[in-house]
Amino acid sequence: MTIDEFFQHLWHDYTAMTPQAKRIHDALIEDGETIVNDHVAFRTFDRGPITLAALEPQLLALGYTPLEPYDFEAKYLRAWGYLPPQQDQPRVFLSELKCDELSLESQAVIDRLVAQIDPDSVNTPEILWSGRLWEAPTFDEYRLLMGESEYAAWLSIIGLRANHFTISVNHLTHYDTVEKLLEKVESLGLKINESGGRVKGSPEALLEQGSTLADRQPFTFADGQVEEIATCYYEFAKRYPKADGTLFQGFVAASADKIFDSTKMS
Ligand code: OOG
Ligand code: NI
Repeated sequence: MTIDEFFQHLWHDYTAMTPQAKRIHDALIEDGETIVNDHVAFRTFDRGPITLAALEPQLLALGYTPLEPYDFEAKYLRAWGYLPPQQDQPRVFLSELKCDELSLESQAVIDRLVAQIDPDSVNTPEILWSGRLWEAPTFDEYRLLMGESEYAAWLSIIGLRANHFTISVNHLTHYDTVEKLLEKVESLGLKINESGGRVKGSPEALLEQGSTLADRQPFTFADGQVEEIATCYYEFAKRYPKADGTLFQGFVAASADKIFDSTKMS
């Protein structure tokens, strides 16, 4: 599979869950913009066959190179950034939940979910847009996870897929700041993630980021209960040159910590 094919599948799956992304994308195309993706992100559990280490070979097979690790102690997460084989292809941010940090009850729920995954499915690129690889949890299980980790609860119902694409502000012509793009997004009637401020990071940090609040849709839990849940969101990023003149390629942990909140329900 080529990188272009990989991202076509990923985009198709993502926009089916995230109609706001298609709206924003199409509105910018109407403005005459060309959209370049700065990065996409995936979430996973550090349990069962879908750990970060087990998924990474799919990225390496596409030509990705590991850049550096990040740690989010308070959210019980660790992550890696990956660089694409060619410029103007999306970077990848892959995070995983440190399940040991949760209660034994929550760990048992997660273990029950990941035990349902066919280990062979992890050896194909499709694993990265396969969605929920287990039966829906009950609403009580979801609420148990939510009480300890919003990320765990989200992952238990959404599964493996791009949780956001990111528009590269550097490649736009009518919007030269993240804030201007956020205002355009709001003009479409969409909401912005204001956790940590509208624009996270700074020119000094070499990266500025903003994002929408995730779309919502009804979800049917195992016990038949239907509740509104958060799906996926869209991000906007502007990169600045380092002292050597080349563009900063990494992620900024303090900003990422707030971007995670884009799937929070309240
Ligand atoms: C990823 C949040 C971090 C970034 O660009 O720093 C991030 C997530 O929500 O899974 O996307
Ligand atoms: Ni991101």
